[in-house]
Amino acid sequence: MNRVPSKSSIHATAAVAALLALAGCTKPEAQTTTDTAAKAGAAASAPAAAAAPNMVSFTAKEFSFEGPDTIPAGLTMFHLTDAGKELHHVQLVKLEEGKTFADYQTAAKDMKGPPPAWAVPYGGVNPPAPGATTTAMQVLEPGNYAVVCFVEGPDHVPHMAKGMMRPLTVTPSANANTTEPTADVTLTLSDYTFTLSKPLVAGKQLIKVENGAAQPHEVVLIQLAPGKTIEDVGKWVLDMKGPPPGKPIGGIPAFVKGKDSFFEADLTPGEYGMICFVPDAKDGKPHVQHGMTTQFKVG
Ligand SMILES: [Cu+2]
Repeated sequence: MNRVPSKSSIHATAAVAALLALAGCTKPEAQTTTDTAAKAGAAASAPAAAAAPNMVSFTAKEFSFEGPDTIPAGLTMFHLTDAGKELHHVQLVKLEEGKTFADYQTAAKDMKGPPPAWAVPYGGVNPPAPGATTTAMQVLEPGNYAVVCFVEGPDHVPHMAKGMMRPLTVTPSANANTTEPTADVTLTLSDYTFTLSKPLVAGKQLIKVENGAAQPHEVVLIQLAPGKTIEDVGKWVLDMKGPPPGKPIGGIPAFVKGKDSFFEADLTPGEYGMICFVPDAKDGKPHVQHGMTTQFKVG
């Protein structure tokens, strides 16, 4: 890997674009620094930092994940491949107050209401269509995590109840890259809306996703089938009968305020929607039932 002059000088958009262009999920052997980054890198006091995110891959199927048990802290790009038939996501849950995965398993057994306060929704990667891959990026702090799939099949049993969860330990890393990439667009989630800093366009763009609310939210990005609406998607998930009215193309699972994440959307012209299924903090209803959807056209 090339040395990068300083953390703050990383020309993150270019670096990220280059990384996203790499086929597969292998660790890049080299990264490109731009002239701008080199010129701006005079701040000699900053430690040399790795600009590239750590690449971490999970494969999901009915009803398990394949993936690492231990990864280093810092900027991390998660790749999720669905090798199954149903939809799956990687929901990270940060286990605070010294809690372990065993504690989480115990708590999950009869989790009817909201999760315990020490189990903090921490983003991850939202579903690709079966057979496809989605990615998302965040700066991960050291600690104990659970990797969980809350997606339900037609039987309305969350996959976690079928054993779809595993522990993930994030270890401290002396040269962790904690610099967030520079996004093209910011998406703010709140009770109960999606707000884009500017419209999404055809082609690739890096989206920063922020939560402006006290409770967790998520974004599932959907490429709508011809003539279908995001409301159709909200209705379809109730019984999952007939062909799906759209195709999931990623997004960020539930996360709390302050835990910003990033994902790339590579869009072709057409109709798209965003939807949130997180259960409401007050009444437990999925946020879609509070109107947390949006639909837009990409020209
Ligand atoms: Cu929500």
